[in-house]
Amino acid sequence: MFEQRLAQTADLVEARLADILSGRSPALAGAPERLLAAMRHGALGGGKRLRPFLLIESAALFGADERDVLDLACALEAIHCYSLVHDDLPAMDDDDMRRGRPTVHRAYDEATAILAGDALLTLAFALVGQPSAIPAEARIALCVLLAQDAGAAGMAGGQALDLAAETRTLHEGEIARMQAMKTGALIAFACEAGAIAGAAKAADRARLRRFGETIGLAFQLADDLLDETADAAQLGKAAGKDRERGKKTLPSLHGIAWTRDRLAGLVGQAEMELAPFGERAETLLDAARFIAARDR
Ligand code: GRG
Repeated sequence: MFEQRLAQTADLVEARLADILSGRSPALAGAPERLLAAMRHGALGGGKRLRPFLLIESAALFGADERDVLDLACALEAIHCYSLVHDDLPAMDDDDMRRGRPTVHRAYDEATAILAGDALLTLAFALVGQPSAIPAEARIALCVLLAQDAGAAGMAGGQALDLAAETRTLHEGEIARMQAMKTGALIAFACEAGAIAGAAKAADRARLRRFGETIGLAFQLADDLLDETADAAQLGKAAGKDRERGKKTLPSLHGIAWTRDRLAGLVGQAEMELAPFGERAETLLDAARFIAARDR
């Protein structure tokens, strides 16, 4: 049931992103076709679309219609896709495959992949700022928050800390901080942005932020657990490489049983955070459980 709902949202996001990246949208009018094609390669045809799902469901908690927040959700996914395109580059993880297809720099070339990532990142801010059903003041707040969560104080900063871990073993607190920034910040943004778009009161917005941070931690922990339990060669993904490079993760430090306990604790914390919303929060809580138990 939950997975069906996630898949439905993924289809919706895929269709809207395809429309936007066709080049017909004002933000991309006149863009070079090869660059657009590389952007489409990086953004379409795969991905769970978990961040857009969290945003749409967080907004729905406050009565917002999914059609009114779809472009905002696509903006967030565009940033996520840019981060994957850049993360795959030779200067970073140097990956050949992503979502079962050649990475953008493999399918095109390195310079085009850098530009496609840049263009997906900048497109996101056009999508957030453009006139929409979301009031202008909220759109400004969303632009600022997105810049914080995607930038040096968020995802890009977390990636910088992760790169530093190539030459120095991080201690546990540093690993947690790096992960909260690298993967947690965009997930926390998804939930807080939904609350902003749904015109939630400040206390509820803060609650959604805390929920997002909690499931962001669970997301990363589940990802690391997958790497700890799966065959890295079979897995063929970035974190598998991390294991090859001897990078420490919380599951590698504490073991599988500790990690499963911690994941259950995080789900409990997420449930407590959303308890005031009662049954209305059930889909978001299903998402938290899905994230903690995920196998892909
Ligand atoms: C290059 C600025 C910059 C940042 C890169 C997110 C990231 C930062 C790197 C990705 C490396 C990685 C595989 C991290 C593990 C967690 C993660 C983000 C997995 C991919 O996200 P999913 O599972 O992927 O949501 P799909 O394909 O479903 O969208």
